[in-house]
Amino acid sequence: MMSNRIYQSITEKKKAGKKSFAVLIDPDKVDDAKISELAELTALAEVDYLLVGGSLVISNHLDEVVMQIKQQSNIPVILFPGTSSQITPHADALLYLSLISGRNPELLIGQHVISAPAVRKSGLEIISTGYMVIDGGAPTTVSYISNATPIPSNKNEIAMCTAMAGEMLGMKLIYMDAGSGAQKSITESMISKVAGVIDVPLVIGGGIADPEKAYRNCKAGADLIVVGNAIEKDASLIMEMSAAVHSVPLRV
Ligand code: 1GP
Repeated sequence: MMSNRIYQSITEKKKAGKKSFAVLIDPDKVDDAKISELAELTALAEVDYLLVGGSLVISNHLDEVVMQIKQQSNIPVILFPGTSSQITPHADALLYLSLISGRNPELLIGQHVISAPAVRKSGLEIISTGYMVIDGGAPTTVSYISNATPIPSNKNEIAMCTAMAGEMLGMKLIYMDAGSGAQKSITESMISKVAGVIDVPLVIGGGIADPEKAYRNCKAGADLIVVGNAIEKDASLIMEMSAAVHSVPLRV
């Protein structure tokens, strides 16, 4: 039986009204020293999850990067693959992404069909994720690579209907992403509208550059905040970001 441990931890935190914080590690941008630094800082900051991936992973050392992280950290490692080749059995779970905001059949189902046997064989916990790219103000790697138009940042209704459809199709997470390094992160109004129409956990990422923004996104309805770029530039932000997310008062 496939484990359900990581997903359960996400939903249990959501049920308890607790917000979670994940650091996104791009395997192209880390070496051994960086991994050690990140392992130490994320443990101190009580980061909930480590996401590993990127829309364009050029280097070929995903296995080694994940093994290194696992050796040095007890925080669960979740793969966030840009393509179906970015899979390693050394992680704990895989966000099994279907790009439901786009109309590119390859990223909705095509790549999944091709990689299904390898994904199953990996033994990873699979978390079916409705992935929604929201316009972040500039074409990002994900929108270019995916050849799919992002949802306009002011079209809350489209985002709401897309998330609802994803949930009704059985997806266990909805991940709204403005793209790595987005100029404009997702608006709080879109986050709160989408959070209001789904029961599954809502993941928010893309261009979150300061702890206040992370805090406000959680207040608006995000359950899990993902930050990559800002932390690549300044690793000391891990502590402040994690503290901000964890300081959001419990919903009663
Ligand atoms: C990108 O949501 C992630 O897919 C994180 O974005 O790198 O801008 O934090 P940043």
